[in-house]
Amino acid sequence: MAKTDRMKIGVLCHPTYGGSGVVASELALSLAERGHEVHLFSHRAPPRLARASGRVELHVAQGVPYPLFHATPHDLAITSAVLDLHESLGLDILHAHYALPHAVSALLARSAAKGRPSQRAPRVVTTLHGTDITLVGNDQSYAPLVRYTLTASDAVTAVSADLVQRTAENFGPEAMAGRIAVVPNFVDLAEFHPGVATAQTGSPPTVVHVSNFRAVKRVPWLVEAFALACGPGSPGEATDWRLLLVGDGPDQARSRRAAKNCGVDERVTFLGTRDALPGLLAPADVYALSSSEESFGLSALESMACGTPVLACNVGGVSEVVEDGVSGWLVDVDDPQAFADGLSRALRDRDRSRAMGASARERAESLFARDRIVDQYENIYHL
Ligand code: GMT
Repeated sequence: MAKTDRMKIGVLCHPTYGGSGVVASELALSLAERGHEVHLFSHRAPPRLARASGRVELHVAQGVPYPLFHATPHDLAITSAVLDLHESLGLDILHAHYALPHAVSALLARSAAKGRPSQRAPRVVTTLHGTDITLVGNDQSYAPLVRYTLTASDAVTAVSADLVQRTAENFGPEAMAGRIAVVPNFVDLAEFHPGVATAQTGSPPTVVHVSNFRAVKRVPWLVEAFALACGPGSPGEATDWRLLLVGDGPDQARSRRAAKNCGVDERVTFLGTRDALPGLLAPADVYALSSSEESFGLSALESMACGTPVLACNVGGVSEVVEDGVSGWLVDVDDPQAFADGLSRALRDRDRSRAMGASARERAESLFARDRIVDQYENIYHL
């Protein structure tokens, strides 16, 4: 197929508020803008796609509940929907985001399509996002199937070099076949930009964090580190520093309790889930990424694009995104005092933080611009 040909592309993803759901939605929208026919399959509408006007056809496949099923198998419903569309349209590519269950669904659809000689079967591209390799996918209950998706996909990508390395460690060289390409996360630099910060000038020094409040994000840990920086009896007690928490999820109640127990509840605001992220990220002095695992850290990149430097725990692929001492600061994952000191430094010296924010924006522009990364995916589709 020539590079200029219009392809029919099926994208399979989780409908997450952040992470892989955003990457898959933004990629689908960009491919549609480039003239490809794009169909996105999920068991709910991914929020980033739902709020966009781009010409991506959304297929919500949930399946029907049945008394014999412990849980409704939406992965089978997605496979069925993909197969149905392939039979009527002839899809060229199935791009599965997150090995479980989407790579399995895509491979099953490809295998079923191979049984029909009248049509060419679609090629399967699998993108590994993180915990599909480092946590859940590495559990023995799923590992053999994840290993199969690595070898059976026509192409595999991972969002950081660290994730490629972790894949080799967890699944062995035979699962790698020497062909996992690093294709990092990307950001729309026109949407995420520093300009939106001006309205907030004169506001108190602020730390911002956005996540789904899963355990791996360690939001209660972040609240405790913030309290070490400016809670009762701390060096920053007399300051007006603030912590803005955006998003929702299992650890929200624990995080609220931590704020109360540490005496910083007046300083911490829980905004809940929001779509207008640039307007929340750009005015902040520092973005806090407290995760214990992070294959890339898309929210950190979106902050950097907004001109906000990042203080992060140095785990996974984070150092491929944030350059320590240039676009932010990296500290040891087990050192809450070092994290608290990092927050204090960023909030006290706002001029320095602004300068680092400018470097962060430059890094986002030079390495992680949307078109550059969408080109990489398009090239992989053509291989
Ligand atoms: O792997 C996950 O935990 C889920 C995934 C998601 O869907 O939110 O997040 C991962 O994918 C993002 C997009 O590629 C990366 O930016 C995140 O770093 C990664 N999360 C983790 O590794 C914890």
